[in-house]
Amino acid sequence: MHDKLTIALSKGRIFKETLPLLRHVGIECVDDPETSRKLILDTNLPDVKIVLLRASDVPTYVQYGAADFGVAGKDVLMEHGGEGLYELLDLRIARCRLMVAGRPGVLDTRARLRVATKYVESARRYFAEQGRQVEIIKLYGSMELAPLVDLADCIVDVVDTGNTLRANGLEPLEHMADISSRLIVNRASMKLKHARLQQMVDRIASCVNQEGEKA
Ligand code: PRT
Ligand code: MG
Repeated sequence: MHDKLTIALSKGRIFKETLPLLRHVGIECVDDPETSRKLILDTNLPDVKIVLLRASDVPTYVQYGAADFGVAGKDVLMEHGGEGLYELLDLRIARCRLMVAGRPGVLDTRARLRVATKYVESARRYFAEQGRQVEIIKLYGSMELAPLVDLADCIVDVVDTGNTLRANGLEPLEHMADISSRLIVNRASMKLKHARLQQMVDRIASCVNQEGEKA
């Protein structure tokens, strides 16, 4: 007999890069999220389900125990704050950098910079630590547009190749943090389903370490 387990993932790169790790612990997804419209996916194990969420909702589902564990970017966790959950592993997947970006030289143009971002908390903290006055403008997507239409002087966003910035005439200006995805576990689940979760975490950790040695 096994405890029921619910895993919270987001579609796209996190889902794709988490699948091999789950396979390593004997969990195979039987539904394909690219073709299925289901939000609760079945796995080969009758007691294990995967719920598909917006990336920024993953920590919330784990915090409240609607999912026992999940995978979320460090960028998302820094905004969420981490209440009610344990961040147990750096999975070293979906890697990118949190950056300040804009047109070259723009950071020196104004006493009070206008910063457009969905990373309000991280941006506020970063500029406060530097003692720089900013006005944060909250957006939900397409941050790159904001400087082009003079909504903001610069943006705070995650950058991978830099192609999106370049295509819009922007450049990475300041590096704020290296980002990767983390395995997060609900605090109560970690107590109540300890044996099974700990075994999975250990196996995923050894898989991540093997990959790290190869790279
Ligand atoms: O897309 P949606 O609005 O639903 O949410 P999301 O963008 O948060 O989710 P998703 O699935 O796109 O990203 C999930 C996680 O992947 C993020 O929380 C990051 O931790 C991580 N990650 C890694 C990235 C990127 N690389 C990335 N390149 N998240 C987003 N991007 C976007 C970036 O915002 C920008 O628009 O890709 C664009 C930049 O890419 P380059 O290669 O052009 O620099
Ligand atoms: Mg996205």
